[in-house]
Amino acid sequence: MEKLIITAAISGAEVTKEMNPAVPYRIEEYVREAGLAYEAGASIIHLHVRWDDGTPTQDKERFRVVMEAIKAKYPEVIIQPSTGGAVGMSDDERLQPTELLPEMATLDCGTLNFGGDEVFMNTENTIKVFGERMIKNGIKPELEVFDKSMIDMALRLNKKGYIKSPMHFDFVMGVNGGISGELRDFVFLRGSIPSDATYTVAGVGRYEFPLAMAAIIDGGHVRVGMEDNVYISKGVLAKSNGELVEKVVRMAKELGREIATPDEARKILGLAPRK
Ligand code: KMH
Ligand code: ZN
Repeated sequence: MEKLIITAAISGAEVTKEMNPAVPYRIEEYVREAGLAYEAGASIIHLHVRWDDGTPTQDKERFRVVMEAIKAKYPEVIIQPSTGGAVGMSDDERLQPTELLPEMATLDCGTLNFGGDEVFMNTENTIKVFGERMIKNGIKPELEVFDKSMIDMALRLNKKGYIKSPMHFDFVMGVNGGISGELRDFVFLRGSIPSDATYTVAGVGRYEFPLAMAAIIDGGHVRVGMEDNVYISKGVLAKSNGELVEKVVRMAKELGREIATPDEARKILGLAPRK
């Protein structure tokens, strides 16, 4: 079985310091959380950035500063900026980090309810524009799918040339408005992607670790982090993103699955070797 790629989604756009004080807002906090996750075994950092007061932003310069600060200390790690940003941001706003030519970025493959009155908008045309931008800028998309229909959308746009093969999916499961985090739904998604595709699974809230276990057994990859879940166990806040990654590493070791370094993750995902 391939080595396990662990992605740490260290910040997100919705989770706040009130939910867990370890959620990073300031540059040094991003470096601390990315570093703890990397040292624990994460090879990819999925990144949303905020201003110092915690307001989410897709500002290109803020991304540049945060990414450079992380890279200065941890040059090997893969940084995967979000192009989802926060609910309500415009497409142009969301696309800004793609101008920094990261190795990877997320590409959200459909619209969904996001709790209350919130709608996370990703029309077919938006997905096409984002897909074209990533091809043009040599960025490998992580196809974020919150439901089965979004896999079907990605497959259609792959046929039309907006997304290249082999595709890499992220099953985000358990969002209020998306597919549940139940095992039968994981099996459904997992069975719906092409045989040459790779996937990672991001279980939201209480689904984080059960779905990590499923992916470890199945040969898939795992995303954990404060964006998806702030608890290390029921009712106990995680001290850091590193602690969440450590738990996945322990689970993988128990099951005999080795952990990929960032350079090994690059090979598995077909990214260019690090210069
Ligand atoms: N913050 C969500 C609205 C992504 O990173 O691409 C979207 C999101 C997806 O987190
Ligand atoms: Zn995200």
